[in-house]
Amino acid sequence: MTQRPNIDPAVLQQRKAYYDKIGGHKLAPLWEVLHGLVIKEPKSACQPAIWHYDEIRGFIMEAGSLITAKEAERRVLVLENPGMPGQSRITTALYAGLQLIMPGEVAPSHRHTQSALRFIVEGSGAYTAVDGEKTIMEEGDFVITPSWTWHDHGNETDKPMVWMDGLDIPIVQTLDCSFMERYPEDSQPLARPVGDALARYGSGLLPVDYEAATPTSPVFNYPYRRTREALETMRRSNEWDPCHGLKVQYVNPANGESAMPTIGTFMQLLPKGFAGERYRSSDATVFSVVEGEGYTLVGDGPEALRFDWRKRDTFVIPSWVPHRHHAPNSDAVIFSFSDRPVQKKLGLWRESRGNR
Ligand code: 1HN
Repeated sequence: MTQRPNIDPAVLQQRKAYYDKIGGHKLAPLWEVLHGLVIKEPKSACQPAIWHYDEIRGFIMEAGSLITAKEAERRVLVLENPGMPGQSRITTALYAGLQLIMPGEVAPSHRHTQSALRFIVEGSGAYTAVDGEKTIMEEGDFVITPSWTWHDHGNETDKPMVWMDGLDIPIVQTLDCSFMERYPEDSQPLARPVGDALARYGSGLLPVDYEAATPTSPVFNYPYRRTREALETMRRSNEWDPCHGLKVQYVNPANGESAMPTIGTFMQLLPKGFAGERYRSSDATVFSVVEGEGYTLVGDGPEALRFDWRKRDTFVIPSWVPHRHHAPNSDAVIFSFSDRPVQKKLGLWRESRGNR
C-alpha cells in the first residue's frame, strides 16, 4: 500500500483505532485500498507458463492406471497456473485441463451451467455426445459443450485419447451461478445421427425457420480438416498479419458472434520464417500447438521469457503481457482461447500492437 509520507504517528494510531472500531460494524475505509482496486493497467496474478506435452504425457497415462474415468467422473489433470495454485485456473477467468479417456471407457453423462470446449490433442475416433447427438473427434477438432447440455464421452477405439478441456468455471464461480446434475444412466439416448449438426448448421445453410434458443453455436464440432483447409487456401493471398500470421476466429453461424458466449476460440497459421511483432491484449490467452514448432517471446527486455513450443504443447499469456510469436523452421498452426467475448460484450477489451 502506498503510505503518504510524514504522517504523525499519533494520527496513524488514531486511524488504526478507528478502523478497528468500524470493522466491528462491517465497515472499512476505501482510502486504504483504493489504489490496489483501480490500477493503471492489468497486473495479473496469472503468470506466463508452458506445459511441454512430452514432459507430462507420462503423468496423464499414469492416471489411467490409478483411477477409471467412471470413478473420477472426469479423469483430468488440471493445468494449474503457477500464480494461482489450488484455484483450478489457467487464467483468472478460465479453467483448463487435459482429459484422458482409455479404450472401452465411458465418462458418464451430466450437465452443468459451465460451458466447455474440447480441443483434441492426441488420438482419434473417441466420441462425445451432446444433447442427443454424437460426434467423433479427431486431432485438432474444436468441440463445444454448451451450458446446461447433457454430455458424456466414450472411447470405442483401441488407443487412449487426450484432449484439452477449457471451461468458464471461474466466471461462473464469480457470478455464483453453478448448477449441475447427473443423468440417471452413463450414456444419454441419441436422437439424431452423427454429423447432423454440422450438415444442418455448418455448411453455410440454416433450416429456413431456425431460431436460436441459446447464444452458443448450434455447430458443436468444428473439424480441423475444414479449418486447416480454409487456412491453406487463405494463405495463397499472402496477407499476413504482422502479429498473428493468418488468424481466424470460430463463429456461431446463426449470429456471426463467437461460437461460445463466454470463451473466444481461434486458430492461426504462422508461415515458416514468421517473426511476429509485439502484441498484447486484455484477454489472457491459452495456446495449444497443433502443428510445427517455434517460440514465443514473453515480456520485454532482459526479463523476457522464451517459450519454445512444439506440437501438443500448451502455453498461457496473461492479460496485457506483450509477446511475439516466431516460427523460424516450420509452418506452425496454433489453437487458442480466451475470455475475449465477455470483455467485448462489456466494452472492456483492449489490444495494442507494436511498442505501445
Ligand atoms: C467436465 O464436465 C468435463 O464434461 C471436463 O468432460 C472437465 C472440469 C470441471 C468441471 C466439469 C467434461 C471439467 C468438467
